[in-house]
Amino acid sequence: MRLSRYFLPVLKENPAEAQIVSHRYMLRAGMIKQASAGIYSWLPLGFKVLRKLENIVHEEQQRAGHIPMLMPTLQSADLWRESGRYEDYGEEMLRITDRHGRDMLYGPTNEELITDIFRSHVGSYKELPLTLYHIQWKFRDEIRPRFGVMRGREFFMKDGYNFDVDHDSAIHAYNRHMVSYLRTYERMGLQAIPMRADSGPIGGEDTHEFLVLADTGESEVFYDSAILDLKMGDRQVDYDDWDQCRAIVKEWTTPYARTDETHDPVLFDKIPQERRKTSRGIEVGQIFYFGTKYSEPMGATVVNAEGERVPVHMGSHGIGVSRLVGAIVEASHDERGIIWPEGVTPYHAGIVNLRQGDAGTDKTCEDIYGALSAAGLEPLYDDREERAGAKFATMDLIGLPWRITVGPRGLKNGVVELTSRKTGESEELSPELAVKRIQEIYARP
Ligand code: P5A
Repeated sequence: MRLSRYFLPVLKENPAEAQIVSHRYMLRAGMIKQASAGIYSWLPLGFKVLRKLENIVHEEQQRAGHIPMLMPTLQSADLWRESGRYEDYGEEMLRITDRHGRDMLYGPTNEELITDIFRSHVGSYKELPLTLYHIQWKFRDEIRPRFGVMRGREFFMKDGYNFDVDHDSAIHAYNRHMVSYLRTYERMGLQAIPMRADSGPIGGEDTHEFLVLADTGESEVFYDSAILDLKMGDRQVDYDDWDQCRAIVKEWTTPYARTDETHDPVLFDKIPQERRKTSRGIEVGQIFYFGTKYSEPMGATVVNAEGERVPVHMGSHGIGVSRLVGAIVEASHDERGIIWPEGVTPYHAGIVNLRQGDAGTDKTCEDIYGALSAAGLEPLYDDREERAGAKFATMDLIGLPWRITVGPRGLKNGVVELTSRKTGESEELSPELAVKRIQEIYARP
């Protein structure tokens, strides 16, 4: 993409309404614009990051054997009356009446809708296990939407639903989700800690939230710092292997880690003092096992191997995809702007032409742009007639991990400059080598 042809409405001033850094930088970098309280338009740069996160979620879900689909945003109230949640859900549910006077709602979550799909089409244990998911907009009429996309009213969520014949296989589904979520967050450059939590309006007893540590997080968390040493890394996971998934879950759930809702001071005090940590955290996902909470009242049953008709065992699993964009910025920024992890960056590298209109710098920039594009990478070329300072400030603000700077002085010696956004370190090398280096960086697993 050439900046002269892009739409990147960066703001020079700090917007007064933004209280936390991610909200401030997302507005200033031209990623989002508020449409109304807690509702945002995703401008091209923000949309690109959102799509990258969505793709990672899709890839990791399908790696775990989960099946993508798409359900609507608007739902009929009747299904929610069947489960008993229509009244229970309270003011967070946006209720709508259509022209025929029918009660509708903008879905805050989809347990009822998916259970209805299941009961219409599945009747035997032979069709199980089954996990269906989608990534779709949700609406919760939060009393206090704030912090930009972190606590929105309209937000983008991956929600998945497992259907299993009995408790044990549903627990495997729970474990499988935990493992796949750990991989998903790691690919996004985040450390998200699973913590025992409270199930709220979704229900059930087994539930973990995934929290990214950040001072601006809305949850208070208590944990054993030993958990920070755990990594999924590049270990091979067989998602059908119950024992392997259980062992990984055990590894991550053995060190103490809880939100304030489930915190147990007695257990916490048993951790060696130097490892006992209290902090704030951003909830970027939550998984639930709730058994037959929805299947029983809604009559979602299967015939088991013994020939008995039994309610299906279910769980649901959510990732806050739009919230994650903000969470990544909270976890990765400095005083000049965002620092995107390589796995989620909207563009792989920025190209800064220090003297636009100079035949030599223009040609070298075009060559680098062409070579990176041909290698399947997406460069963002700042080809505007702007001062060098302004170009650097924009690149720093939008946070691409790598910048190639092309100026007449360097070109005299046949070199350009390759700079890491994270460390600020620069290296002079030939344009060809700079391209090769970027290719190598993104070829890493
Ligand atoms: C699990 C999937 C559920 O709704 N039903 C389907 C279950 N879980 S949850 O914890 O309530 O939400 C899942 C994740 O969505 C994100 N989230 C939000 N993001 C932005 N703004 C909001 N107002 C908001 N509410 C929830 C969180 O990341 C949460 O973990």
